[in-house]
Amino acid sequence: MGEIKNKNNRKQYSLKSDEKIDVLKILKDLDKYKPRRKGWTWRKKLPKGTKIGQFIYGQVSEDLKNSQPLPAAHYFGNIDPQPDCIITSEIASGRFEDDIRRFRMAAYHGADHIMVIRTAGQSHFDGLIEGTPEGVGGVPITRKQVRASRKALDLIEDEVGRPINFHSYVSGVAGPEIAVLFNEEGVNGAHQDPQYNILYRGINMYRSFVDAAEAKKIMADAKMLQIDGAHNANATAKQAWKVMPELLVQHSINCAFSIKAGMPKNLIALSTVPPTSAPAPCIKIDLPYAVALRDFFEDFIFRAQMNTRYMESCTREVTVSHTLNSLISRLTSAHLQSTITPDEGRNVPWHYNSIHGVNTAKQTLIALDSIKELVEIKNEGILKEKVREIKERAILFLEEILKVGGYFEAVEQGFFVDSGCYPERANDGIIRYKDGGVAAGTIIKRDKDYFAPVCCHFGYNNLSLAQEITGKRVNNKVCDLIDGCTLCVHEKISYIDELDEVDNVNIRLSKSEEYRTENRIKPEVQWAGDGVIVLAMFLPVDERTSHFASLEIARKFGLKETEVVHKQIMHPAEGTYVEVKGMVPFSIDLEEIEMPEIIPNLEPEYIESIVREKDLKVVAATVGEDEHSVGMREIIDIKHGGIEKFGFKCYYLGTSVSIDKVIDAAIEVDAKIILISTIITHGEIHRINIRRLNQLAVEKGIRDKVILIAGGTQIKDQMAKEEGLDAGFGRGTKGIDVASFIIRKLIKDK
Ligand code: Z98
Repeated sequence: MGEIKNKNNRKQYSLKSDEKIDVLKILKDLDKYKPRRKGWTWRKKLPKGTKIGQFIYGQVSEDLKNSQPLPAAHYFGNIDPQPDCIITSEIASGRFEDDIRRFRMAAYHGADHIMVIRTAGQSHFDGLIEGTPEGVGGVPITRKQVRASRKALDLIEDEVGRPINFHSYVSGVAGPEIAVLFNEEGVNGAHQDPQYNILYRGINMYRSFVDAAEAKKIMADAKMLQIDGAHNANATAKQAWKVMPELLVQHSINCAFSIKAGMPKNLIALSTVPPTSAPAPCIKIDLPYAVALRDFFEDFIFRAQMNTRYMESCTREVTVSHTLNSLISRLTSAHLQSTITPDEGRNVPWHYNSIHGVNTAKQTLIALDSIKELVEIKNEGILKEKVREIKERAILFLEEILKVGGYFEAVEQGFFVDSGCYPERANDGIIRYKDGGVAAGTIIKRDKDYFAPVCCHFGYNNLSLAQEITGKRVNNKVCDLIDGCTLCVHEKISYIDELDEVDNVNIRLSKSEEYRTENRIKPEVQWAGDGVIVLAMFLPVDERTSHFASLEIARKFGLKETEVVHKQIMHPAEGTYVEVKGMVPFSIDLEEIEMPEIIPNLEPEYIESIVREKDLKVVAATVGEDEHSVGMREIIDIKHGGIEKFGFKCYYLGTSVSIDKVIDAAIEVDAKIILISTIITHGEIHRINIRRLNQLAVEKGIRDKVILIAGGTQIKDQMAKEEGLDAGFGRGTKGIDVASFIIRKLIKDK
């Protein structure tokens, strides 16, 4: 296990990229764990013109120490350029011990903002809860969960070499309590918007704003980044693009209130979202909206959320939408690019889909590097008109709020989340009443002698009276009167481990122990050992039949708890594409798995240098009575990544070529390499031809001068060697595999 020494020369747990994170080590001594820092951290941008690999970039930040580049990176020297803006990964496994592993995977791919979704219903808890219960669609936020997550992220940021921001939500009736918890435990960012409480959680309006003032003040003290909740109107409205004017209004209410509560503009983020998706002509709508927003809220932070409103179960469709969303971010601006997993429209997000989401953002942002130097957003025509129109509608909206008597009255009249584009009204807005909602009537005016000995508190606090009574003076902070509060003196926090004897991490870990500590594995998408896999299939039947047929197929595979997660008509009569998830009822023992030795391929440049130096010639043919030409062409043709690209001179003799002809050709052109392909295996003909190749090479006296290789779907290396050849290559072979073998053999035999 990785270990580093801390200041006191004590060994500390550290992560190594080839070892799993050990949740038990994270949990050890958690009661004493103190966050390294408080507050939000941005990426370190690199200057315009920075060279990474062979390319010049204009919008990148410092490289990671350890990371997983995009799949195509191996063509470009495995570079993994990091975009200049923060990338968010939303994590929602429901179990914090599994969240932690997903944090690590996401960070390794380039996420540095880990947003932990809360369990359904947490907004309605009227206080903090403790321990580590399991959640639904997210984790219950507790001190132990937060502290363990922050501790894990501290280790992960050391592993990847970049600070990682930890984020969750300050909403609900216990908002201020959560804010204190987050401040104490070094949580770096949170959603906070009283309008969210009111509209979506049915919490009393006045209580929501009073709580928000306190929560925002506490968040500001910890220099946390705040994200607002405006995007929820888009995610909720019946016709989501019609709430664009309202979104601007919601942003402005939360921004203004946050400033009043003591937050600096550069920590107030607008949760922006492109409001539509194709088949709407979305860029024509989303781009003017994005421009209008940036015009209005110039000095604030932009958190670009991906569209969640129009997500169906097709992950391809979602990925395209999200790519277009990132295009908007690049054409306008984004300090944070949020990601939503492409499977959120079909199930609770899965590990690998979280990573796909992060990669969609990373890939698109890097692909669009410096786009604004290539194209310009037109400041005329339809864009200008639309921008102006959205702004005017928003201003009129605000004016009408004032006219009817203010925000609270407007909510009572159903102004918000109405899917008529203001000033039109569809009269389907959310209505909440001033004296209604959760926790109505719970606001208590502070008495004259009210005093709270904490350094960070919104509103009236009778410090002078407190000083008089205690006889102590406050030099710096109010909490000096009690020698520091928990925001300042971490040791004063009383840490509660677990309260529930059944629903806790220890019990869960003991159940999954064999999949974490032994050689047994199960596939998983969400939790260790959940056993879930997906079967993807095309069935030549209509949609409805495909549903039941696919479940039957999954059942025959032995899968349990099967469910169709995606169906897509290819043609109403010709067939349907279906994805079925299910649980495998078995695990496998890694010790029983046979893995062939890995012989890494040589570098292409090196292969080429040897081929050119030696002027290597290859004679190739499909032999016997065999007309299959594709396999051999794949190995040879430059177009298919074949060996020609390394400079081999290839003499391809065609199909159904006799072994005699192959040998004669090799002698004639002085080829050092003979490649034969043989697919047909009837009557062991492939073996016979392979044997004959060797025999004839011996008879003609060239065996020691040529490398003999056979290939084909049924060919095995061992079998080819048994028949006297130098190598055999089977299904899936690439040109570089063959080229690497040839060069190694030549160099060794020299
Ligand atoms: C996002 N995927 O924004 P509950 N406060 C605000 C919110 O927007 C949310 C919560 C609290 C989206 C997540 N937003 C949706 C302003 C949720 C969550 O009540 O615990 O679910 O609070 O990234």
